[in-house]
Amino acid sequence: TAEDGHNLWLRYETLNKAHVIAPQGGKTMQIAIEELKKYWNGKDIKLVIDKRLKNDDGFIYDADSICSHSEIGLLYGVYEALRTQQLSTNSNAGGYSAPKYSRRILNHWDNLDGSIERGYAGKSIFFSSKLKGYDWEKRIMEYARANASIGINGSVLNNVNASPKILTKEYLDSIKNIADIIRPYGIKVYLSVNFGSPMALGYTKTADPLDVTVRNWWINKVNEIYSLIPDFGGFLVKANSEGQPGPFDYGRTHADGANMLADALAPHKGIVMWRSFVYGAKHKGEDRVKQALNEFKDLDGKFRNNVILQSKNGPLDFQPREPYAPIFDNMKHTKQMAEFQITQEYTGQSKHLVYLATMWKEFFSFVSPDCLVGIAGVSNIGDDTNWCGHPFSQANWYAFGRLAWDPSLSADLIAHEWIQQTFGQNINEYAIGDMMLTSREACVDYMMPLGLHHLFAFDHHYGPQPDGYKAEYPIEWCPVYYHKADKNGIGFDRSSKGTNAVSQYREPYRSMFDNLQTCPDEYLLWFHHVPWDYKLRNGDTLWDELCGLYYRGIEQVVSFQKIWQDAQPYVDEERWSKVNVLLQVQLDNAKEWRNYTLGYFQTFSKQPIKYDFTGVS
Ligand code: GCW
Repeated sequence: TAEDGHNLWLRYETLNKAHVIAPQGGKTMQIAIEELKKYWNGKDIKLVIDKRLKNDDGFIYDADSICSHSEIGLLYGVYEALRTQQLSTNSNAGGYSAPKYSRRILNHWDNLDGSIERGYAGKSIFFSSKLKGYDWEKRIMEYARANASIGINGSVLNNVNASPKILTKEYLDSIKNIADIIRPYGIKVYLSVNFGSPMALGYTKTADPLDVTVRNWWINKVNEIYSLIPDFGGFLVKANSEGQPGPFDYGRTHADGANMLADALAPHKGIVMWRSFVYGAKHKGEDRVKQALNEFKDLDGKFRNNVILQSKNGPLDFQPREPYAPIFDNMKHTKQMAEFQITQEYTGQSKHLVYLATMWKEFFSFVSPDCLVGIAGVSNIGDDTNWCGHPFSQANWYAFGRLAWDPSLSADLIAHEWIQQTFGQNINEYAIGDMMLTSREACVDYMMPLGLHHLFAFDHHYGPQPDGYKAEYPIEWCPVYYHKADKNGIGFDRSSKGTNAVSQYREPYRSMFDNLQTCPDEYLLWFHHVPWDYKLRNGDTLWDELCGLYYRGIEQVVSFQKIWQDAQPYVDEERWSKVNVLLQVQLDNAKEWRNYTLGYFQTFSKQPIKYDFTGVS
């Protein structure tokens, strides 16, 4: 049969041979039993509820039993057992496993009309009209199962640029349906809310968080939600950011706004995830990467206990490479979550093979997982048959879940787990693994090496537009603002002699980034404006190195094509061809990035491009 990638990494053979011994339980227990009965390749296996185990989601697993405090813990144990069964290195499996975070959440940027902001794999599975009745329910269930298999336990169903309508009775009823389908898989529903909702829907004259009518409206609305969805998770809020309403509109702070919602949710144990992705509001005009911390630092310690501040991994916006966001260093008395972007807005969308686990691990090498209480990933899922568009983009969904469960897992290990489960054990696994593990660096090289950032074309953020400038747009949307190329050099001076964004970092990074001699090459032009002839540590001039890296990125993609040719005998025709075609698109795009970007920078550097690699025109 044709292989469309719909089954993701869940490709167990139906065996129907296991005998499962389990206590009475609810729907989750039933799912756990069914999965084992169908797919477990052993004989007797026992599921045991043991209340002495403290972590709800954790489990102990050995050859003939799985033991947990809760039914969902058992289900996680079942998926661990089945995963192990699919892997070649299953001999030392077993032991205790519990998640690092209790909140492991997907953020869907799905709009109520079924479109998805920054989605590249079709329409929303939640709000699209294409799927109806049974097919729709089945799709939502498959979604929940895939998430449960990697430990994801929450879904924010709608876009952070939220329509107030999501809170109307009509939508809440359909949200309840979704919640009922995904609950047995341990997944809680959360919603993004528009801060101006009560006013926009015509119930109040203001959305001021200190106004009694507003506060009461939210209390009633939250009560209504919980009457439909008793285990509702809470709200995600983008306020006073990119045109969204927020507490500033009434002279109030982010804390006033977040706490108002938190108070309404607290009696039900709900939470508020309040985003720090703000710029162009209170600190308009300041270096954009400094604004989030400057807006939030005075509020440290002022948020309710059920508020979590959610920040992107980098201080700008999901670029192929950014230094970590220093807000994680500074908010010592505020609960924090990291927001990763699984959907590849700035990394080739669903056309480029870019495995993002290495980027997320890089973040964790600077920000200790211990600083966080949860983790969110902006989903790459749509109603395309293969869920994510690019067959390899499924690996990013998988990796996000695995890292949310255990951020100490290596990108390498996760890649190999995914490859074996997705393509079987005969494939040229090590070459494919290398391709995945080097793919993000390749993308950085052919798009924006050495700390360059936001050279993207306006609006869609796909291809290059380093010369981009539009007077009618905020300057922070214009690429020229970020690279600052001129006849002297290139880069954004954020050192202590420039905008002093380095001052937001903890030592040793503050000094390391501040000093041109010690600033790592990967972040050089993020923190410094550097002369074209500046000699880098490897002896090359900045200009030559820049050219070399664009070429290196292209060479990498050429090497991916070779690896994929070798994989042909081991992959079904449909998935193989799809990736094959996309790698050619990626190569063409990489060359376009080089030609356009170097061509443009050359008008400032006035130096020749010396590189001429064989096989790369
Ligand atoms: O990455 C940018 C995107 C916007 C997005 C915004 C955000 C949802 O270009 O599409 O809006 O960030 O994270 O709020």
